[in-house]
Amino acid sequence: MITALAGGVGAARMLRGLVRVVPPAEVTAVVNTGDDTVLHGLHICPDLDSVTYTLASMNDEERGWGQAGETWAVMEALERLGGETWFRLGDRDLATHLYRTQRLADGARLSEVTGEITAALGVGARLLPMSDDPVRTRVTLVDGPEIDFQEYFVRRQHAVAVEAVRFDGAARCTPGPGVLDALAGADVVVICPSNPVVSIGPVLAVPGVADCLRQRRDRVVAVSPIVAGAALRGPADRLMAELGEEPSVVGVARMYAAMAGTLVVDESDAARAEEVEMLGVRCIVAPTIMRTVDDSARLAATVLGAVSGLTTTDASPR
Ligand code: FO1
Repeated sequence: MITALAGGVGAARMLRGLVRVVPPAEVTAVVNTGDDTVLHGLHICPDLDSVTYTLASMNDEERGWGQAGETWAVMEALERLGGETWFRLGDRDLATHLYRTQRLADGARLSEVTGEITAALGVGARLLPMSDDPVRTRVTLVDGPEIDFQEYFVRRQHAVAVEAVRFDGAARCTPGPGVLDALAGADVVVICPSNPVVSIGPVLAVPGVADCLRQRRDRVVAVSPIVAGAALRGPADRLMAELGEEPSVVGVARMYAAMAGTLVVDESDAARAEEVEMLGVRCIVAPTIMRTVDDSARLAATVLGAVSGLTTTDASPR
């Protein structure tokens, strides 16, 4: 059994590789819900949806979020009415939010609804929201107010300096059903190459998660989302620097050192492997950029191979 801690796009690409090298039913992803938001009365779970759409081969590769072949008639009609359209909800994507919102209003838990959506879309892996309770990532801008994560990420295009980040509700939330068992029982725990501050940070803030990883540190393999000092997409590098951490594989190793025994870094960071190891973290150097599904499968095989005694089935194109 493999359990992954997951944010959005980077995690989705890692997971599509993992389900190529082990049977999908043996893969569980514990997914960040700190990015979740309510807009137009709809409950939106961006990271759960990015992972779901990618594993269902429905994702828009280029945009990185939402569905392929999307149309925008609802957003255009809403714009004409003067409604809020800064957070773009595609026509097909809206069906997911409508379904989720209605089921939650019926009294279903987010974990149940996620199971229903993933089953309907043919996702073989198990996706677990980190918690069924609301946890909201809040961002304090330098000399500015504290704002909701999507206000920072989408409305302000993460082009503003950040002073602090907190995960509102995390300390008192209950881990989602199955989350701690999935971590405790996994042969390997993978920390996906997601933003360590705002994607993995909220998952680690769920009571019991970080403790569980600390206890199983030798089975935990992280993949650096920072390559040659920069994030492949999004604000991970800037957020790390703004919050006092070096935006590099060494900074990532420092953030995860207590929980991950191994860090996989990109070939372009080979020169820094020794510094990573000096933090007590085993460093594996490999190609980590996942442009194609084959890239994802190769990286997945490397990650799983990092923990001895585990064999994978197939990393070849299917
Ligand atoms: N990201 C954007 O940059 N602009 C958008 O308008 C946008 C809409 C959106 C709608 C649904 C959804 O599930 C995700 C969406 N995202 C959008 C992505 C999302 O804001 C971020 O990628 C994640 O929260 C960070 O992991």
